[in-house]
Formats: sequence, structure tokens, C-alpha cells
Amino acid sequence: MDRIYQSDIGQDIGNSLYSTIPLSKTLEERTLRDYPLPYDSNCSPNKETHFSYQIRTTCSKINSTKCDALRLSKVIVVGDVAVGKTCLVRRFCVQAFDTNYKATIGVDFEAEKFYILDVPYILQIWDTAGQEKFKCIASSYYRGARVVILVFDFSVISSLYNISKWLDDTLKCADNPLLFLVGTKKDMVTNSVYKLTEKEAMKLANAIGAEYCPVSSKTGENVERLFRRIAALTFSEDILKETTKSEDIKISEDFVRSSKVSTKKKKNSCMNNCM
Ligand SMILES: Nc1nc2c(ncn2[C@@H]2O[C@H](COP(=O)(O)OP(=O)(O)OP(=O)(O)O)[C@@H](O)[C@H]2O)c(=O)[nH]1
Ligand SMILES: [Mg+2]
Repeated sequence: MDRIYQSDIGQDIGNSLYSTIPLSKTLEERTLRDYPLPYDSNCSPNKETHFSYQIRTTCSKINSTKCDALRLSKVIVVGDVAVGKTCLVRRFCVQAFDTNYKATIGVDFEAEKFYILDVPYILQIWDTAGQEKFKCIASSYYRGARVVILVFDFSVISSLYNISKWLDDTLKCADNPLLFLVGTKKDMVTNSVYKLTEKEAMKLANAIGAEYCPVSSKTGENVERLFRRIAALTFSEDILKETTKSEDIKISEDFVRSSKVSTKKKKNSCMNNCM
């Protein structure tokens, strides 16, 4: 078992949250070597199907330098009251499902550690309250989110119609996040209701530029796939950013070096001319 503690994250996560955060999965289960595919590639703006050569090369360099910089990404889970946000997070993080409803007060927090191409990577998952009276507390945690999971309930169609409201709220605080539209309680509806609602959900997902994924926290269907996909996408973005940054530094170093050489050359030729 691998464990990570609040102090490792380096974040002030508030009093209502856990003082220690156990990591529930074994290393084997949280290891990612291949790119997880979306539920439906026609309903995803993210077209990557594999870790690029550039990403793999950068990761092997990171591993060989044994640099243990903390790489993490913040994920927020939002949606109407009782759509199943907490159950989704708990199914993924502690492999548990509770039929009793206990409203989230403000926010809860979980952290999951992955090893992606052997590089440690953490998903910070912020489970927010859907109840209106906690909205103010919950929304103060939206800031800095890299991923927004917009949750609706297959058995309550109004929760799908309210998604645009949740999206507007989160976009006020998060800068161009990756969006996921997640339908929960797939196990609760008939196949025909599921198909009809899915059609609507896919239309909406494509319109807002979100990746669509239907799940059931009761059976666990697609829950692992969803979070592994999120981890792979944000990780790839981060590594590419690091690569571009180090390439920029190299280019500017080369530029400084070459301009020094050319000034030297100029000086030499000037001296030659003077002699
Ligand atoms: N059958 C079934 N029930 C679910 C599923 N997900 C959640 N539920 C039930 O739905 C109810 C609400 O789930 P929560 O996860 O607490 O809902 P929430 O969105 O976190 O609610 P708030 O914290 O108040 O915003 C609970 O009784 C769960 O057992 C699912 O996939 N299938
Ligand atoms: Mg909750």
C-alpha cells in the first residue's frame, strides 16, 4: 500500500477535510503505461490515443535524473444535489459504495497517486456540495482547477439541463479546464431511458467541448476508466509544457552562446583590421 499525507500535498485544505489521506490502491493498479481511451471517441475533444515519443523521452529523462518534483493536478466534481458526486469519488478512491445519502457539507478532498510512465503523479479530487446553501463555500474551491467533472444523474433529467449553470460557475474561477460530462446511476435506468438521455448528453458534451462518460458507482462501470483518462490527459499536458519550457531555455542559451561567439568573432576581425 502506498500512502500520501496532507503535508505531502502542500496545500491548506481546510478544517472539515481529512487530516491524513490514505491512498487506497496498490502501485500495480495505479500504474499507467498505455493511454486509456475515451468511452466514445466521437464524443471527446481529446484525440490522443497514445503517449507521444516526446512524452516518453521526457519521462525517461525525468526518471534517470531521479528528480522528485511534485506533479499534480486539481480536479473538481460539481453537479446538482444527490446526483452521485461523492459516490463517484468514493468508488474510485476507496472502492466503496453507500446506498445511504449523506449530503456533502462544503467540500471533501481525496488524493490519488499514479505512476504514469514511471513518473509519480497525483490527482487531487475535490468533491463539492450540490446543495444551494453550501454553494458559496464550495465555489471558493474552484480556483485553479485543471479538470471540471460536470455530473448529472441518468434518473433525473433536470440534472442534465442544469449542467450549463454549473459550467458557467466553474468557468468564472478555472482557466480553460479540461471538461468531462459524466452521467451517473447508469444502473438505475432502463435501456431506452439510458439511450435517450445519452443522446442528449452527447449533444451537450460536444457543444461545450467536454468528454462524455456514463458511469455507475454502484457497479463500478467506467469509474476507473474515467479517472485514469483524466490522469493521462493532464499528465501529458504537464509533461509537454515542461518539454516546451526546457526547449525554450535551451534555445535562449544557444542564442546567448552564439551571440557571444559572434561578438568575439567581430572583435577579432576588428583587431585584425586594426593591425
Ligand atoms: N443506484 C445507484 N445509486 C447511486 C449511484 N450513485 C449515487 N447513488 C445514490 O445517490 C444518492 C446520492 O449520492 P451522493 O454521492 O451522496 O450525491 P452527491 O452528489 O454527493 O450529493 P451532495 O453532496 O448533496 O451534492 C445516494 O443515496 C447514493 O447511494 C449509482 O451509480 N447508482
Ligand atoms: Mg456529496
